[in-house]
Amino acid sequence: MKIDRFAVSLFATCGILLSSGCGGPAADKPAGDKPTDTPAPTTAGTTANAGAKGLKLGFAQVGAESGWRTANTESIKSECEKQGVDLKFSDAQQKQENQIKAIRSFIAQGVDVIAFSPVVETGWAPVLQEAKRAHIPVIVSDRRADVPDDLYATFIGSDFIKEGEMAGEWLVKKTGGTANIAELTGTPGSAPANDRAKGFRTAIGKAAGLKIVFSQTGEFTRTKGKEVMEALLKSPVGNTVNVVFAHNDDMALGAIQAIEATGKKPGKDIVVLSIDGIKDGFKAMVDGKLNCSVECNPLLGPNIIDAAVQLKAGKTLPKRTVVQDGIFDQSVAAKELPNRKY
Ligand code: GZL
Repeated sequence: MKIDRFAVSLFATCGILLSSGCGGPAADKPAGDKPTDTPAPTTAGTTANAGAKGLKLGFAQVGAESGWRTANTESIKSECEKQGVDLKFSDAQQKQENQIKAIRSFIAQGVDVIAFSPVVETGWAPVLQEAKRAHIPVIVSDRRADVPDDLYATFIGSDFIKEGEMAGEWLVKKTGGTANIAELTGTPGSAPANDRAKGFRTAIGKAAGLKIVFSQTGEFTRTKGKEVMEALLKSPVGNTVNVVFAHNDDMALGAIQAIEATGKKPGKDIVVLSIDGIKDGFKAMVDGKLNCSVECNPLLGPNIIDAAVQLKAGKTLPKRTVVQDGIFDQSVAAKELPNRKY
């Protein structure tokens, strides 16, 4: 059964889609929170920009916590190399203070544009005020920052609420609306953790029999996801769990290891679903251990460079550009795996 791919379709008032090679018909309006966005031409995968060569871009990355993050970093670095962008890159090891230090360093270096993926939603206004005073435009990439619109030029990323809803809607169908769910949440305070939880709860709320009996952070890492699941399976609640919903594939893959160690069969005795759509997730679906993964496209490099070139040229961009996401389960995983780019 080929499951529909959802496309986060955005009407004129809601922003634009970025091509992720998902295709698929436009779906309903996303659960995004910026109804005032205006569209701009989709530029995903554009050929090299004339203005990119020599552009000084400072990028403050979250860290290297997951397969998704690795692919995101690779997309940014390879696109900068391809287009001759002078990239200053920092890995914050998932610490906000390191990202703030990196942004201050980019300001001191006088880069043309700053881009960053906020590890958490709050605490960014002071440093973004400094970038504004230095007349350096800021691109918020991947995760949302909770700041006033005048402190950043544009947001480029996915609709995490929609991703959570897609996962929940799939689970309602898979279980017929009855299950005890263990949730492995992402980094506390991060937009993907906040929004995926919110969207998932909205979707499963339609089925009274779907209960979240356990929720704890696995910090988006495989190691922590395994640790949390090992402890859960030793507890009385653990014996009642028949679904694991992980906010990313890496935590799901850690949980799968923990489930197997007890002799239970992940994907059969316990349904496992997650978000990201990384290759290892697809391989786990082909092996029957992961049941479903909602895609979250990390290949934002071309779009970040395109936005940086336009900002350096003084152009105004839409406040929010949303990446198209798909959803895949075991019925399509083997066919789709060769097409995966990350
Ligand atoms: C989502 C991204 C999340 C991924 C995780 O856009 O911020 O962070 O889902 C990653 O794998 O660690």
